[in-house]
Amino acid sequence: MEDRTYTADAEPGETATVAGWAHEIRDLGGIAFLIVRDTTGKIQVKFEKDEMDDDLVETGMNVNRESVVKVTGDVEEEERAPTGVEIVPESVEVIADADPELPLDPSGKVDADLSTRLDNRTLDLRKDETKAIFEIRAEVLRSVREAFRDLGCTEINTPKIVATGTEGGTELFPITYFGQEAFMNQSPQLFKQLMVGSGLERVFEVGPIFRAEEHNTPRHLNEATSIDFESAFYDHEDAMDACEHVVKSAYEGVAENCQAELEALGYEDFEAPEGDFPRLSYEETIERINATGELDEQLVWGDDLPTEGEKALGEEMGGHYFITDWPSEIKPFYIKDHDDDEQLSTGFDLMHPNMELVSGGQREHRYDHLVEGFEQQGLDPESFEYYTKMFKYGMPPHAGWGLGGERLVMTMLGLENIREAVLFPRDRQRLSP
Ligand code: ATP
Ligand code: AMO
Repeated sequence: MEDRTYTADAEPGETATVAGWAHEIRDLGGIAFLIVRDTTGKIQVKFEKDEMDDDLVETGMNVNRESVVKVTGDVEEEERAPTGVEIVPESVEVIADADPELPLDPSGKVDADLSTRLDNRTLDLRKDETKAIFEIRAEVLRSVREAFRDLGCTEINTPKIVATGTEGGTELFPITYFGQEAFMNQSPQLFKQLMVGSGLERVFEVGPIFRAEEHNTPRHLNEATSIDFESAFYDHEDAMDACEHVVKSAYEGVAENCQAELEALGYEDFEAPEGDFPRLSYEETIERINATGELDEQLVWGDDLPTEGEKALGEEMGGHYFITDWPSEIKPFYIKDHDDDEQLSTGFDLMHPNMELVSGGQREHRYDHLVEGFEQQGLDPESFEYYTKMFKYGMPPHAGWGLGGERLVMTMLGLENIREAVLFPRDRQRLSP
Protein backbone atom coordinates (compact mmCIF):
# COMPACT_ATOMS: atom_id res chain seq x y z
CA MET A 1 0.00 0.00 0.00
CA GLU A 2 2.14 2.82 -1.27
CA ASP A 3 -0.12 5.62 -0.11
CA ARG A 4 -0.13 4.42 3.49
CA THR A 5 0.84 6.82 6.30
CA TYR A 6 1.82 5.27 9.62
CA THR A 7 -0.23 6.73 12.48
CA ALA A 8 2.88 8.03 14.22
CA ASP A 9 3.90 9.97 11.10
CA ALA A 10 0.56 11.69 10.49
CA GLU A 11 1.37 15.42 10.59
CA PRO A 12 -1.20 18.22 10.97
CA GLY A 13 -1.94 19.96 7.67
CA GLU A 14 -1.40 16.78 5.62
CA THR A 15 -3.80 14.38 4.05
CA ALA A 16 -3.09 10.91 5.42
CA THR A 17 -4.18 7.39 4.63
CA VAL A 18 -3.82 5.19 7.69
CA ALA A 19 -4.37 1.46 7.58
CA GLY A 20 -4.64 -0.60 10.73
CA TRP A 21 -7.01 -2.15 13.24
CA ALA A 22 -10.16 -0.67 14.74
CA HIS A 23 -8.97 -0.42 18.33
CA GLU A 24 -11.98 1.25 19.84
CA ILE A 25 -15.20 2.99 18.82
CA ARG A 26 -16.61 5.72 21.06
CA ASP A 27 -19.97 7.17 20.19
CA LEU A 28 -20.76 10.33 22.18
CA GLY A 29 -23.97 11.18 20.32
CA GLY A 30 -23.37 14.08 17.92
CA ILE A 31 -19.70 13.19 17.70
CA ALA A 32 -18.01 9.80 17.57
CA PHE A 33 -14.46 8.48 17.41
CA LEU A 34 -12.82 5.51 15.81
CA ILE A 35 -9.34 4.79 17.15
CA VAL A 36 -7.13 3.17 14.51
CA ARG A 37 -4.06 1.27 15.65
CA ASP A 38 -1.03 0.24 13.63
CA THR A 39 2.45 -0.90 14.58
CA THR A 40 3.55 2.69 15.32
CA GLY A 41 0.68 3.77 17.56
CA LYS A 42 -2.94 4.85 17.63
CA ILE A 43 -4.75 7.75 16.01
CA GLN A 44 -8.20 9.22 16.54
CA VAL A 45 -10.61 9.49 13.62
CA LYS A 46 -13.40 11.99 14.24
CA PHE A 47 -16.96 11.66 12.94
CA GLU A 48 -19.16 14.77 13.29
CA LYS A 49 -22.46 13.24 12.40
CA ASP A 50 -24.34 16.35 11.27
CA GLU A 51 -21.55 17.57 9.05
CA MET A 52 -20.58 14.35 7.33
CA ASP A 53 -21.96 12.09 4.70
CA ASP A 54 -24.35 9.59 6.35
CA ASP A 55 -22.79 6.58 4.61
CA LEU A 56 -19.35 7.55 5.85
CA VAL A 57 -20.57 7.90 9.42
CA GLU A 58 -22.46 4.65 9.19
CA THR A 59 -19.42 2.74 7.93
CA GLY A 60 -17.20 4.22 10.63
CA MET A 61 -19.61 3.55 13.46
CA ASN A 62 -20.47 0.01 12.45
CA VAL A 63 -16.93 -1.28 12.20
CA ASN A 64 -16.41 -4.29 14.45
CA ARG A 65 -13.49 -3.89 16.84
CA GLU A 66 -10.22 -5.35 15.49
CA SER A 67 -11.37 -5.19 11.86
CA VAL A 68 -8.72 -3.98 9.44
CA VAL A 69 -9.66 -0.52 8.19
CA LYS A 70 -8.24 2.09 5.87
CA VAL A 71 -9.04 5.73 6.55
CA THR A 72 -8.14 8.74 4.39
CA GLY A 73 -8.60 12.31 5.57
CA ASP A 74 -7.06 15.56 6.74
CA VAL A 75 -4.83 15.46 9.81
CA GLU A 76 -5.69 18.23 12.25
CA GLU A 77 -4.27 19.33 15.54
CA GLU A 78 -6.59 18.49 18.43
CA GLU A 79 -5.49 18.94 22.01
CA ARG A 80 -8.10 16.57 23.36
CA ALA A 81 -7.04 13.72 21.09
CA PRO A 82 -4.77 11.22 22.89
CA THR A 83 -1.86 11.93 20.51
CA GLY A 84 -2.60 15.60 19.86
CA VAL A 85 -3.81 15.00 16.30
CA GLU A 86 -6.85 13.48 14.69
CA ILE A 87 -8.07 12.59 11.23
CA VAL A 88 -11.21 14.05 9.74
CA PRO A 89 -12.13 11.27 7.33
CA GLU A 90 -13.05 11.56 3.68
CA SER A 91 -13.25 7.82 3.24
CA VAL A 92 -13.40 4.78 5.49
CA GLU A 93 -12.97 1.31 4.10
CA VAL A 94 -13.30 -1.98 5.97
CA ILE A 95 -10.60 -4.15 4.40
CA ALA A 96 -11.06 -7.24 6.60
CA ASP A 97 -13.98 -7.53 8.97
CA ALA A 98 -13.46 -9.06 12.44
CA ASP A 99 -15.95 -11.33 14.18
CA PRO A 100 -17.59 -9.36 17.01
CA GLU A 101 -16.87 -12.28 19.38
CA LEU A 102 -13.12 -12.02 20.07
CA PRO A 103 -11.35 -14.81 22.00
CA LEU A 104 -9.31 -12.17 23.80
CA ASP A 105 -9.44 -8.43 24.14
CA PRO A 106 -6.44 -6.71 22.51
CA SER A 107 -7.29 -3.43 24.22
CA GLY A 108 -6.26 -5.18 27.44
CA LYS A 109 -9.40 -4.11 29.32
CA VAL A 110 -10.33 -7.73 29.94
CA ASP A 111 -7.49 -9.96 31.20
CA ALA A 112 -6.87 -13.31 29.54
CA ASP A 113 -5.03 -16.26 31.06
CA LEU A 114 -1.74 -17.40 29.55
CA SER A 115 -3.23 -20.43 27.86
CA THR A 116 -5.87 -18.32 26.02
CA ARG A 117 -3.15 -15.87 25.06
CA LEU A 118 -0.94 -18.63 23.67
CA ASP A 119 -3.86 -20.06 21.71
CA ASN A 120 -4.47 -16.65 20.13
CA ARG A 121 -1.01 -15.16 19.73
CA THR A 122 -2.04 -13.03 16.74
CA LEU A 123 -4.53 -11.13 18.90
CA ASP A 124 -2.29 -11.27 21.97
CA LEU A 125 0.52 -9.51 20.10
CA ARG A 126 -1.80 -6.64 19.25
CA LYS A 127 -1.39 -5.65 22.93
CA ASP A 128 1.44 -3.22 23.62
CA GLU A 129 2.83 -5.24 26.55
CA THR A 130 3.00 -8.52 24.67
CA LYS A 131 4.37 -6.92 21.52
CA ALA A 132 7.01 -5.23 23.70
CA ILE A 133 8.34 -8.60 24.90
CA PHE A 134 8.96 -9.72 21.32
CA GLU A 135 10.43 -6.40 20.19
CA ILE A 136 12.81 -6.70 23.15
CA ARG A 137 13.56 -10.33 22.31
CA ALA A 138 14.46 -9.21 18.78
CA GLU A 139 16.71 -6.47 20.17
CA VAL A 140 18.39 -9.03 22.45
CA LEU A 141 19.20 -11.18 19.42
CA ARG A 142 20.42 -8.16 17.44
CA SER A 143 22.68 -7.04 20.30
CA VAL A 144 23.95 -10.55 20.89
CA ARG A 145 24.89 -10.88 17.21
CA GLU A 146 26.70 -7.55 17.38
CA ALA A 147 28.57 -8.66 20.49
CA PHE A 148 29.65 -11.83 18.67
CA ARG A 149 30.86 -9.64 15.83
CA ASP A 150 32.97 -7.65 18.37
CA LEU A 151 34.45 -10.98 19.41
CA GLY A 152 35.36 -11.84 15.83
CA CYS A 153 32.95 -14.77 15.49
CA THR A 154 31.44 -16.34 12.38
CA GLU A 155 27.76 -17.29 12.57
CA ILE A 156 27.09 -20.93 11.78
CA ASN A 157 24.05 -23.20 11.43
CA THR A 158 24.31 -26.83 12.43
CA PRO A 159 21.91 -29.73 11.84
CA LYS A 160 18.88 -30.22 14.02
CA ILE A 161 18.27 -33.81 12.91
CA VAL A 162 21.06 -35.93 14.33
CA ALA A 163 22.11 -39.49 14.99
CA THR A 164 23.25 -39.06 18.63
CA GLY A 165 22.46 -36.96 21.69
CA THR A 166 25.01 -35.22 23.89
CA GLU A 167 23.25 -33.79 26.90
CA GLY A 168 22.10 -37.01 28.58
CA GLY A 169 20.10 -39.81 26.99
CA THR A 170 16.75 -39.25 28.70
CA GLU A 171 15.94 -35.91 27.14
CA LEU A 172 15.96 -36.83 23.46
CA PHE A 173 13.08 -36.68 21.02
CA PRO A 174 13.36 -39.69 18.72
CA ILE A 175 12.22 -39.40 15.11
CA THR A 176 12.26 -41.73 12.15
CA TYR A 177 14.65 -40.74 9.42
CA PHE A 178 14.02 -42.84 6.30
CA GLY A 179 13.68 -45.93 8.44
CA GLN A 180 16.70 -45.09 10.59
CA GLU A 181 16.61 -43.99 14.24
CA ALA A 182 17.36 -40.29 14.58
CA PHE A 183 16.81 -37.49 17.10
CA MET A 184 16.04 -33.79 17.29
CA ASN A 185 19.26 -32.15 18.42
CA GLN A 186 19.58 -31.14 22.09
CA SER A 187 22.54 -28.83 21.54
CA PRO A 188 24.94 -27.80 18.75
CA GLN A 189 27.71 -28.89 21.13
CA LEU A 190 29.61 -31.38 19.00
CA PHE A 191 29.19 -29.48 15.73
CA LYS A 192 30.36 -26.17 17.14
CA GLN A 193 33.40 -27.94 18.56
CA LEU A 194 34.15 -29.46 15.17
CA MET A 195 34.13 -25.93 13.71
CA VAL A 196 36.78 -24.52 16.08
CA GLY A 197 39.11 -27.08 14.58
CA SER A 198 38.23 -25.81 11.11
CA GLY A 199 39.44 -22.63 9.48
CA LEU A 200 36.66 -20.71 11.22
CA GLU A 201 38.16 -20.97 14.72
CA ARG A 202 35.58 -18.83 16.55
CA VAL A 203 31.87 -19.39 15.95
CA PHE A 204 28.40 -18.76 17.29
CA GLU A 205 24.96 -20.09 16.55
CA VAL A 206 21.48 -18.94 17.44
CA GLY A 207 19.10 -21.81 16.87
CA PRO A 208 16.54 -24.21 18.29
CA ILE A 209 17.37 -27.01 20.71
CA PHE A 210 14.95 -29.81 21.52
CA ARG A 211 14.68 -31.47 24.91
CA ALA A 212 12.13 -33.97 26.07
CA GLU A 213 12.15 -32.46 29.58
CA GLU A 214 10.06 -34.60 31.87
CA HIS A 215 8.45 -31.85 33.87
CA ASN A 216 6.35 -28.87 33.01
CA THR A 217 8.03 -25.98 34.82
CA PRO A 218 7.89 -22.19 34.41
CA ARG A 219 11.53 -22.22 33.16
CA HIS A 220 11.77 -25.26 30.88
CA LEU A 221 10.69 -25.53 27.24
CA ASN A 222 10.75 -28.54 24.98
CA GLU A 223 11.92 -26.37 22.13
CA ALA A 224 14.19 -23.53 23.20
CA THR A 225 16.52 -21.06 21.49
CA SER A 226 20.14 -21.68 22.30
CA ILE A 227 22.79 -19.00 21.86
CA ASP A 228 26.01 -20.96 21.49
CA PHE A 229 29.62 -19.81 21.43
CA GLU A 230 32.83 -21.72 20.84
CA SER A 231 36.40 -20.55 20.28
CA ALA A 232 39.74 -22.12 19.53
CA PHE A 233 42.63 -21.15 21.80
CA TYR A 234 40.27 -20.04 24.58
CA ASP A 235 40.29 -21.41 28.10
CA HIS A 236 37.33 -21.35 30.49
CA GLU A 237 38.29 -17.91 31.82
CA ASP A 238 38.33 -16.45 28.29
CA ALA A 239 34.97 -18.10 27.62
CA MET A 240 33.50 -16.53 30.77
CA ASP A 241 34.79 -13.11 29.66
CA ALA A 242 33.08 -13.59 26.28
CA CYS A 243 29.89 -14.71 28.01
CA GLU A 244 29.87 -11.65 30.23
CA HIS A 245 30.34 -9.39 27.20
CA VAL A 246 27.46 -11.00 25.32
CA VAL A 247 25.01 -10.96 28.25
CA LYS A 248 25.84 -7.34 29.14
CA SER A 249 25.53 -6.30 25.49
CA ALA A 250 22.02 -7.74 25.38
CA TYR A 251 21.02 -5.63 28.39
CA GLU A 252 22.75 -2.54 26.99
CA GLY A 253 21.02 -2.92 23.63
CA VAL A 254 17.63 -3.13 25.31
CA ALA A 255 18.37 -0.18 27.64
CA GLU A 256 19.42 1.91 24.67
CA ASN A 257 16.91 0.94 21.99
CA CYS A 258 13.76 -0.26 23.75
CA GLN A 259 12.59 2.71 25.83
CA ALA A 260 8.99 2.57 24.58
CA GLU A 261 8.81 -1.21 25.04
CA LEU A 262 10.22 -1.02 28.58
CA GLU A 263 7.67 1.66 29.35
CA ALA A 264 4.85 -0.52 27.98
CA LEU A 265 6.01 -3.23 30.41
CA GLY A 266 6.02 -0.78 33.31
CA TYR A 267 9.80 -0.44 33.76
CA GLU A 268 10.94 2.90 35.11
CA ASP A 269 14.60 2.24 35.77
CA PHE A 270 15.86 -0.61 33.63
CA GLU A 271 19.62 -0.82 33.90
CA ALA A 272 22.29 -2.99 32.34
CA PRO A 273 24.38 -4.86 34.93
CA GLU A 274 27.60 -3.04 35.80
CA GLY A 275 30.91 -4.32 37.09
CA ASP A 276 32.39 -7.78 36.69
CA PHE A 277 30.19 -10.79 37.37
CA PRO A 278 31.62 -12.48 40.52
CA ARG A 279 33.12 -15.96 40.00
CA LEU A 280 32.43 -18.37 42.83
CA SER A 281 33.87 -21.85 42.91
CA TYR A 282 31.43 -24.74 43.26
CA GLU A 283 32.95 -25.48 46.68
CA GLU A 284 32.37 -21.94 47.88
CA THR A 285 28.88 -22.04 46.36
CA ILE A 286 27.76 -25.11 48.33
CA GLU A 287 29.27 -23.67 51.52
CA ARG A 288 27.38 -20.43 51.02
CA ILE A 289 24.15 -22.22 50.18
CA ASN A 290 24.53 -24.35 53.31
CA ALA A 291 25.13 -21.20 55.33
CA THR A 292 21.81 -19.68 54.19
CA GLY A 293 20.04 -22.33 56.31
CA GLU A 294 17.33 -22.64 53.63
CA LEU A 295 17.93 -26.34 52.91
CA ASP A 296 16.71 -29.23 55.05
CA GLU A 297 19.79 -31.24 54.18
CA GLN A 298 23.30 -29.83 53.87
CA LEU A 299 24.88 -30.08 50.43
CA VAL A 300 28.02 -32.16 50.02
CA TRP A 301 30.65 -32.23 47.28
CA GLY A 302 29.20 -33.80 44.14
CA ASP A 303 25.58 -32.73 44.73
CA ASP A 304 23.66 -30.88 42.04
CA LEU A 305 22.42 -27.53 43.24
CA PRO A 306 18.76 -27.66 44.21
CA THR A 307 16.50 -24.85 43.01
CA GLU A 308 15.81 -23.55 46.56
CA GLY A 309 19.57 -23.39 47.17
CA GLU A 310 20.17 -21.47 43.93
CA LYS A 311 17.39 -19.05 44.85
CA ALA A 312 18.67 -18.46 48.39
CA LEU A 313 22.19 -17.75 47.15
CA GLY A 314 20.83 -15.70 44.24
CA GLU A 315 19.11 -13.40 46.72
CA GLU A 316 22.38 -12.86 48.55
CA MET A 317 24.30 -12.27 45.34
CA GLY A 318 21.70 -9.84 43.97
CA GLY A 319 22.96 -10.10 40.39
CA HIS A 320 24.60 -12.36 37.83
CA TYR A 321 27.46 -14.57 39.01
CA PHE A 322 29.46 -17.52 37.71
CA ILE A 323 29.83 -20.86 39.45
CA THR A 324 33.18 -22.37 38.43
CA ASP A 325 35.23 -25.51 39.09
CA TRP A 326 32.39 -28.02 39.23
CA PRO A 327 33.07 -31.63 40.19
CA SER A 328 34.08 -33.49 37.03
CA GLU A 329 31.57 -36.26 37.73
CA ILE A 330 28.54 -33.99 37.25
CA LYS A 331 29.77 -32.33 34.07
CA PRO A 332 29.52 -33.88 30.58
CA PHE A 333 32.31 -35.82 28.86
CA TYR A 334 33.32 -32.93 26.63
CA ILE A 335 34.27 -30.68 29.56
CA LYS A 336 38.00 -30.69 30.37
CA ASP A 337 39.28 -31.33 33.89
CA HIS A 338 41.84 -29.09 35.51
CA ASP A 339 45.34 -30.32 34.66
CA ASP A 340 46.37 -30.50 38.33
CA ASP A 341 43.19 -32.12 39.67
CA GLU A 342 41.09 -34.47 37.61
CA GLN A 343 38.19 -34.42 40.10
CA LEU A 344 37.77 -30.75 39.29
CA SER A 345 36.37 -29.60 35.94
CA THR A 346 36.74 -26.34 34.03
CA GLY A 347 32.95 -26.32 33.66
CA PHE A 348 31.08 -23.16 34.66
CA ASP A 349 27.51 -21.90 34.87
CA LEU A 350 26.34 -18.33 34.67
CA MET A 351 23.56 -17.75 37.15
CA HIS A 352 20.91 -15.09 37.29
CA PRO A 353 19.64 -14.75 40.89
CA ASN A 354 16.55 -16.75 39.85
CA MET A 355 18.02 -19.48 37.64
CA GLU A 356 20.84 -20.87 35.54
CA LEU A 357 21.36 -19.02 32.26
CA VAL A 358 24.50 -20.54 30.78
CA SER A 359 26.62 -23.69 30.93
CA GLY A 360 30.07 -23.86 29.47
CA GLY A 361 33.69 -24.76 29.97
CA GLN A 362 36.97 -25.60 28.41
CA ARG A 363 36.73 -28.71 26.25
CA GLU A 364 38.67 -31.92 26.25
CA HIS A 365 40.65 -31.61 23.03
CA ARG A 366 43.06 -34.53 23.59
CA TYR A 367 41.88 -37.55 21.60
CA ASP A 368 42.78 -40.23 24.17
CA HIS A 369 41.25 -38.37 27.09
CA LEU A 370 38.12 -37.67 25.06
CA VAL A 371 37.54 -41.31 24.18
CA GLU A 372 38.14 -42.28 27.82
CA GLY A 373 35.54 -39.72 28.89
CA PHE A 374 32.93 -41.30 26.61
CA GLU A 375 33.55 -44.68 28.14
CA GLN A 376 33.36 -43.30 31.69
CA GLN A 377 29.94 -41.81 30.89
CA GLY A 378 28.71 -45.09 29.49
CA LEU A 379 28.60 -43.74 25.92
CA ASP A 380 29.85 -45.74 22.98
CA PRO A 381 32.70 -43.76 21.37
CA GLU A 382 32.03 -45.60 18.09
CA SER A 383 28.72 -43.90 17.56
CA PHE A 384 30.48 -40.55 17.97
CA GLU A 385 33.26 -41.43 15.56
CA TYR A 386 32.31 -38.60 13.19
CA TYR A 387 33.22 -36.28 16.07
CA THR A 388 36.11 -38.00 17.81
CA LYS A 389 38.08 -38.70 14.64
CA MET A 390 38.53 -34.98 13.97
CA PHE A 391 40.42 -34.80 17.26
CA LYS A 392 43.09 -36.88 15.56
CA TYR A 393 43.74 -34.25 12.90
CA GLY A 394 44.79 -31.20 14.90
CA MET A 395 42.12 -30.00 17.30
CA PRO A 396 43.22 -26.86 19.17
CA PRO A 397 42.45 -26.27 22.85
CA HIS A 398 39.06 -24.57 22.96
CA ALA A 399 36.20 -23.42 25.16
CA GLY A 400 32.64 -22.20 24.83
CA TRP A 401 29.17 -22.04 26.28
CA GLY A 402 25.43 -22.23 25.61
CA LEU A 403 23.01 -19.51 26.74
CA GLY A 404 19.25 -20.06 26.88
CA GLY A 405 17.74 -17.24 24.80
CA GLU A 406 14.32 -17.40 26.43
CA ARG A 407 15.81 -17.56 29.91
CA LEU A 408 17.83 -14.45 29.11
CA VAL A 409 14.68 -12.55 28.06
CA MET A 410 12.63 -14.00 30.92
CA THR A 411 15.12 -13.01 33.64
CA MET A 412 15.82 -9.65 32.02
CA LEU A 413 12.13 -8.70 32.07
CA GLY A 414 11.13 -10.54 35.23
CA LEU A 415 8.60 -12.71 33.36
CA GLU A 416 7.02 -15.34 35.55
CA ASN A 417 6.75 -17.98 32.87
CA ILE A 418 9.29 -18.76 30.14
CA ARG A 419 6.38 -19.34 27.73
CA GLU A 420 5.77 -15.61 27.71
CA ALA A 421 9.09 -15.19 25.88
CA VAL A 422 8.19 -17.61 23.06
CA LEU A 423 5.66 -16.93 20.31
CA PHE A 424 4.47 -20.53 20.06
CA PRO A 425 5.92 -22.48 23.00
CA ARG A 426 6.27 -26.24 22.99
CA ASP A 427 5.59 -27.96 26.28
CA ARG A 428 4.08 -31.27 27.34
CA GLN A 429 0.55 -30.09 26.61
CA ARG A 430 1.22 -27.74 23.77
CA LEU A 431 1.95 -28.97 20.26
CA SER A 432 -0.16 -26.40 18.43
CA PRO A 433 -0.41 -23.63 17.50
P1 ATP B 1 19.69 -27.32 32.28
O1 ATP B 1 18.70 -28.44 32.41
O2 ATP B 1 19.66 -26.72 30.96
O3 ATP B 1 21.07 -27.63 32.74
P2 ATP B 1 18.44 -26.29 34.56
O4 ATP B 1 18.36 -24.94 35.22
O5 ATP B 1 17.20 -27.03 34.37
O6 ATP B 1 19.21 -26.12 33.18
P3 ATP B 1 19.32 -28.60 35.80
O7 ATP B 1 20.72 -29.07 35.96
O8 ATP B 1 18.38 -29.35 34.96
O9 ATP B 1 19.47 -27.11 35.36
O10 ATP B 1 18.65 -28.42 37.17
C1 ATP B 1 19.17 -27.58 38.19
C2 ATP B 1 18.34 -27.81 39.43
O11 ATP B 1 17.03 -27.34 39.16
C3 ATP B 1 18.22 -29.25 39.77
O12 ATP B 1 19.16 -29.66 40.74
C4 ATP B 1 16.81 -29.38 40.33
O13 ATP B 1 16.79 -29.22 41.74
C5 ATP B 1 16.08 -28.21 39.74
N1 ATP B 1 15.17 -28.67 38.73
C6 ATP B 1 15.45 -29.06 37.47
N2 ATP B 1 14.37 -29.44 36.81
C7 ATP B 1 13.36 -29.25 37.66
C8 ATP B 1 11.99 -29.46 37.56
N3 ATP B 1 11.46 -29.93 36.44
N4 ATP B 1 11.23 -29.15 38.61
C9 ATP B 1 11.75 -28.66 39.73
N5 ATP B 1 13.05 -28.45 39.90
C10 ATP B 1 13.85 -28.75 38.88
P1 AMO C 1 22.87 -26.83 29.01
O1 AMO C 1 22.20 -28.13 28.88
O2 AMO C 1 23.11 -26.33 30.41
O3 AMO C 1 24.28 -26.83 28.28
O4 AMO C 1 22.04 -25.72 28.23
C1 AMO C 1 22.52 -24.41 28.12
C2 AMO C 1 21.45 -23.40 28.50
O5 AMO C 1 20.33 -23.56 27.65
C3 AMO C 1 19.15 -23.25 28.36
N1 AMO C 1 18.25 -24.41 28.34
C4 AMO C 1 16.91 -24.34 28.33
N2 AMO C 1 16.08 -23.31 28.33
C5 AMO C 1 14.77 -23.58 28.34
N3 AMO C 1 14.24 -24.82 28.31
C6 AMO C 1 15.05 -25.89 28.32
N4 AMO C 1 14.52 -27.11 28.30
C7 AMO C 1 16.45 -25.69 28.32
N5 AMO C 1 17.51 -26.50 28.33
C8 AMO C 1 18.58 -25.70 28.33
C9 AMO C 1 19.56 -22.91 29.78
C10 AMO C 1 20.89 -23.56 29.91
O6 AMO C 1 21.71 -22.93 30.85
N6 AMO C 1 26.18 -28.02 25.42
C11 AMO C 1 25.99 -27.26 26.64
C12 AMO C 1 26.49 -25.85 26.50
C13 AMO C 1 27.99 -25.74 26.35
O7 AMO C 1 28.73 -26.32 27.17
O8 AMO C 1 28.43 -25.03 25.44
C14 AMO C 1 24.51 -27.28 27.01
O9 AMO C 1 23.66 -27.56 26.21
O10 AMO C 1 19.67 -21.49 29.86
